[in-house]
Amino acid sequence: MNPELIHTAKQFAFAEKPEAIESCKYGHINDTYAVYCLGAKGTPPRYILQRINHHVFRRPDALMENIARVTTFLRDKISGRGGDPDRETLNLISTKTGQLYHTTPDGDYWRAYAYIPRAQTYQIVRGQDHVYQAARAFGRFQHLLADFPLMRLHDTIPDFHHTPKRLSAFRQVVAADPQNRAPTAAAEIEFVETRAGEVSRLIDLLEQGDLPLRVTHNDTKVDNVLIDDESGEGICVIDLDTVMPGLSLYDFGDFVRSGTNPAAEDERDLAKVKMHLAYFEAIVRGYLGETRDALTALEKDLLTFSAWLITFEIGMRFLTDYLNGDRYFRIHRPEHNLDRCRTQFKLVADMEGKFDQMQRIVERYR
Ligand code: GN1
Ligand code: MG
Repeated sequence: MNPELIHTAKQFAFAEKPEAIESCKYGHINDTYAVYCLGAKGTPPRYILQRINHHVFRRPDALMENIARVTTFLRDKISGRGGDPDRETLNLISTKTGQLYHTTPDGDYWRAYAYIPRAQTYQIVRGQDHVYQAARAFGRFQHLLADFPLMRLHDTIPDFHHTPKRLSAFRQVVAADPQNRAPTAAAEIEFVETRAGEVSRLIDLLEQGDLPLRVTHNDTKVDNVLIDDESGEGICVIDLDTVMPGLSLYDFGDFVRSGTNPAAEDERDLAKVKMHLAYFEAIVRGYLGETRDALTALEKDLLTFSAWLITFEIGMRFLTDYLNGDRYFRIHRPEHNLDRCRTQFKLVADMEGKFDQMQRIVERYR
């Protein structure tokens, strides 16, 4: 086993000695490992070890401060409600010197969490109940953090969901076309341009003071919720790197993006990719069940639009990265980012055809 990884693991105040470390292949940004202890074989991991991608997250110190504050706050809330804070929130493990993260001589940043056993995440939607439970978990997350002081959070990636700025970045890359890839993505580039007029709607409303800033997760993919093996409930929201002030609509929209697609985010057979209306309904029911009283009428009006916008935004980010030479999202094959873009745009187009039906569902549950 990799001695450097073991050495890194040893920097943390683990109660047990690391015996084996295994890479977890998911996630496009950080590197994640499961740490096994106590003879390892057949036992669940005890810890999660993660290298923070500091090219994406430029201030790991600020990011870790956010996570520490949010998880400490959640622990108190969950205990206060009679929940289990060891299962319902992530829990950081500090280093042996009491730091939130460990810095290596090469300038890498590492952190550790306690592993939550008897629960999993699923990359691909398993059915209506799965998305209902995961949507509830994100709704509850927002609800639990409703009185967390916004001022206590750093922007870990400024303008993360600022769609107009994402559009400008996209246009710059198209104009420069550094890899000469634009001709291979002509249809997708055109797809963006024909929709460019819609991208500033949420940001404009935020700037006019019509939509409230809240503590949001900002990366509410369906696989960022741990599902309890026994109860099937969404017990814990994970991947807290982008928890920062944002719009509730970013979280709802991003969840619909991943949670209504019965296929993989990088599925090449686009016939399998669609916005599944029954999943959408399950998500609306789950999410509004937790947030109905807190959301404003305008937020509810814009739920369907946000699903469209955030799916469009992330498709555009994949396309930008493809054109730019795959510098941001980790890829596992050539054109991986273009494939990802295509699934997102297929979803966008499908939502356009189903917009009225989606709105009627929202009306029913709001
Ligand atoms: C990235 O690393 P991962 O898979 O949790 C990205 C999200 C995208 C997502 C698309 C910090 O998240 O914004 O929606 O990929 N995270 C960052 O799958 O850019
Ligand atoms: Mg993430």
